[in-house]
Amino acid sequence: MAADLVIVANRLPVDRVTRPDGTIEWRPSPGGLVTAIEPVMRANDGTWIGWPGGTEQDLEPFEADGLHLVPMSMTPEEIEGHYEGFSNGTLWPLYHDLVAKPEFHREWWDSYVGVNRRFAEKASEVAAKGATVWVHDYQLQLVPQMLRELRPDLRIGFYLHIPFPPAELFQQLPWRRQILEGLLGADLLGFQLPGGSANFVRLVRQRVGHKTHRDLVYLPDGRTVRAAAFPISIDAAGFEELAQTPAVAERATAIREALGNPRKIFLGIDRLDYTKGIYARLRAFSELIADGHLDVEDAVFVQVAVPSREQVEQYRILRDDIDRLVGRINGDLGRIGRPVISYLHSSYPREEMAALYRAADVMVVTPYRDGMNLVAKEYVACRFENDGALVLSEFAGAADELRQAWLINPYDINGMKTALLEAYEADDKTLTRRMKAMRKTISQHDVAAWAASFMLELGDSGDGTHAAPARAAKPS
Ligand code: GDG
Repeated sequence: MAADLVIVANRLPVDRVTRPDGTIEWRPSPGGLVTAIEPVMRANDGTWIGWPGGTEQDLEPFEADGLHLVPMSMTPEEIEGHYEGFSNGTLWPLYHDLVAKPEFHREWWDSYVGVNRRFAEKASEVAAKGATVWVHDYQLQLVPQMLRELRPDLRIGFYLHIPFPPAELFQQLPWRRQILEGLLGADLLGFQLPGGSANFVRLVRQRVGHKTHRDLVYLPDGRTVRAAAFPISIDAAGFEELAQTPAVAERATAIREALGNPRKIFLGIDRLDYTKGIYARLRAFSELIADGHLDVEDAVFVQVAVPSREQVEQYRILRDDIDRLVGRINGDLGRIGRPVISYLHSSYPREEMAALYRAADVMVVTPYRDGMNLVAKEYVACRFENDGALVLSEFAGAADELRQAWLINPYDINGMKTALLEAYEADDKTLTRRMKAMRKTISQHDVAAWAASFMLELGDSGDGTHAAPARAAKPS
């Protein structure tokens, strides 16, 4: 059946689980993007196109939890060239301020083009006449243009979840023009922050030569493309509800006890990624212990590092570096039953995440560059008693909204130490004032509002020749 709304993303919103009897089951994966888009999908009977992970070929469309899903298969060569290569070895570091050195390989680019073409072809097959197609993220930047060529009747939106870099960095890319033109196939381009959309418009003017005015790009064929900021958010009410359940409360108490009931718990939760600044943050904390500003009887740092992109060389190196650092810190500064850092290289169910957020007194989020950072917002949503402190990098998109956090420069270890100590010592009145303000922001700008505003704007954009736009789901 042709769909009036099609979501195109690198991954499908489900995980493949093999039951004990060997049969396969698909379970919805609880990531932020699914939560955000699910209501819009349901309101429009939408279809989601994406890769389910793995290398299985000839996959058939299926339904999971009432969602229509169209799996895209990937060959081992495509995983290496498109996913691990061009997406995560070239674009990811380039778009994150060159925190690591991007590699440019022509065969990776060819693979990127090929996979983008297959996704575009699939979208053109499943989209109904005049349908809305919403393409997501840096792995699929060529899809908007390829899809428009196949299906000029469609209304096409694109959202970038990671930062869009300044021209000075972007123009290193040998295929910069193709990427800009690929994106310009959309009617509406969404970025996390106004800085990202401004970078894009400036590059289009300089590199492609199109006329622009503020957030609009005027194409020679008469089309207008809008590039604007739509800061993503979380299901704030859902997280708060989960944090308030007796099971999560009990688990939070058990976590504190297992850690020896220290006065304060510091917490970091990140994908194990070099953009997240895990190494410098652990160093800063360990120096506070070594300097005698904090004592291991009073404070512990829990770091959850979720395994990520383990086939990519730089991620393996990072893992070894952090393993070594944690070992050294605990070896030098820990006591029996009192490690300085409680390090967990694993992923956890949502309930455990909520229990950790509840147990933590100081949440530490210190990326060198981050599109938004949902962990920071999730922590705030879980602090329904208006307590707890957030230490947040200025270079996370979330810092634009969460102004009452202890904002830090992640490159400045001494500055980070000062902020960690201030957050540790802050009195209840200060904590309440700051947390209340941040909670207000999060509850007013939740993920349903984000998706609804993008869909509404997409409905209004384009040249007006489309059929009725897809319905936005009601904001909660
Ligand atoms: C990209 C951009 C942007 C993490 N560990 C577990 C788990 N998580 C969940 C968190 C959070 C999400 O994953 C991570 O989101 P972040 O925003 O922190 O970071 P990225 O993965 O880098 O996401 C980022 C985001 O896209 C959205 O646009 O904010 O800037 O880089 O929701 O809770 N969830 C579960 N178990 C875990 O172990 N269940």
